[in-house]
Formats: sequence, C-alpha cells, structure tokens
Amino acid sequence: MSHEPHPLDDPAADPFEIAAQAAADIARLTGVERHDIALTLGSGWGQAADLIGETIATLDATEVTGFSRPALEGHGGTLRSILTARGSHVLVIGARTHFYEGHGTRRVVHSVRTAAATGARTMVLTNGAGGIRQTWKPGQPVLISDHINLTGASPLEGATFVDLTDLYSTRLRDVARRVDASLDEGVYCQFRGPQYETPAEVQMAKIIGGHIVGMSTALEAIAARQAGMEILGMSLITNMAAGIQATPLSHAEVIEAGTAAAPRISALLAEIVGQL
Ligand code: 8IG
Repeated sequence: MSHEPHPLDDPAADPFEIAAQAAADIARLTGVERHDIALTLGSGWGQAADLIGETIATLDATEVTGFSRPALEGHGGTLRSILTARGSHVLVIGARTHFYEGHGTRRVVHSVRTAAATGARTMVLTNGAGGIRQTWKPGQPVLISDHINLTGASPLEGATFVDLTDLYSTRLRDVARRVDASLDEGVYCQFRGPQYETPAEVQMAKIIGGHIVGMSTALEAIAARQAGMEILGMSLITNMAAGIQATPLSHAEVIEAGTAAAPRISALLAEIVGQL
C-alpha cells in the first residue's frame, strides 16, 4: 500500500516549521487564533473533552499538516477546540502517535510541537499505563512526578541540551491535588513497546525507581519542555504491571478498566483543567 509522502519524513524538513504550519491550519479551521492549554487524551480519558467546556470546533486531524492518516490508525484522530468557563482555549488532542509505530520521534511529538505553536503554555499529558505500586488498583488515576526514558530515543536532535528538572511541574501537581487530595504520584518508565514488559523488566523498572510503566508520555514531555511549556502528566492505572499481579495482562482487561473508570477520571480531569 502506498501513502502520500509524510512532511516529517523529509530529513531536510524543519519539524518546528511544520508544527507552525499545523498551528496555522488549526487557527484557520477553528477560528481560534491562540490556544492556552493543550490536552492529550490517552486510553481511558476520552470522555473528559465533553466536560471541559463549550466545543468551538472539532477537526479531523488529517485536515492538519503533519497529522497524516498512517500515523493515526486506530487513534480516533480528532482535534477539538474547547472554551472553558474561565475563558481559556483548550486544544484537545485525540490523535496520539506512538513510538512503537516505528515512524520516529518527529511524528511522535508533532502534536506537542503543534500545541506549543498554537500558543499553549500548558501541556496536559494523559495515558493509560501499568502500575508497579502494590497499593494501586486498576482504574486509579495517578500523577506523574518524573520519568525514566527507556526507549533509547529522544525527540531532540543534535546538541540540544534541555534541562529536565521539575519536568512534571510541582505547581501543576499541587493544583491537581487541590482538586483531589487523594491523588498519589509516581515515576513513569517509558518502554518502547508494543509488547508489554516481562516480569523481569517490571522488576528492573521498580529497582531503578519506577512506579508506572507505559509507552507514550516521556518523549512527549521532553518535546513539551523543549518548547518551554509547563507540563502536567497523569496516568490511569488500567492494569497491574506484568508479574505484579498473578494473572497475565490482557488488552481486553485494560480496555475494561478504562471504560469502568472513565466517568470518574474524566470528571476529575475536566475539573483540574478548569483550574489551570
Ligand atoms: I494501558 O502494563 C497500558 N499501557 N508499557 N505496560 C506498558 N504500557 C502499558 C501498560 C503496561 N498498560
């Protein structure tokens, strides 16, 4: 099957220029000149968009430069512009590209760079993930306090030395805990995937300081920091990581935990976004 060439696959292309074009597409198609907050919705978090505010426009991501169809298969693929009660413009990204799709980090972080180019200063990254902490239960949302990038990859190119201290903003985690004081937090380990970890890999992640295992957020957070955004990361623990629970992981179980938790965590996320 042949596809149109993807603009980000041209090594001579400037990914920030393509993100600027995408942001111009979004401004034109939504009629919203600038966005203030961007929100990427991962597994289980999808219903939050309906609760955040008034939807100004919904775009098919394929209408926006760089969000081409091949990168979107199975991922909904919409971008929504929402106006909150406080008057903030929120760009909701329902079109994540995962590193395991094999198209490289430029495509993985294009949505984040586009969000920054629309003007967003705050990036909220959500995901579904596995839990290492014994006390966590499937369906529980947790804050990301830091990450360990085990992908061996980076969205940064060349000698781009970006500081990652307080990557997952202490201030924004405090805002989230003002909405729900019971929110726990942990260190997110990004594996390449798409296979889930072996129990030995989960033990390794635990020993090196990880509490959450996932396949998406670390690379996106690095790009968001490079773009100067303040980041809030939240994981929905959809399953105990391999070997932490006695039974094998099943994708159906992951989906089921996400579906069951969706109304509660979506309301929580919408309330937090309303406070940002
Ligand atoms: I949902 O257990 C979900 N995503 N790496 N491990 C990794 N990613 C995940 C997991 C998990 N569950």
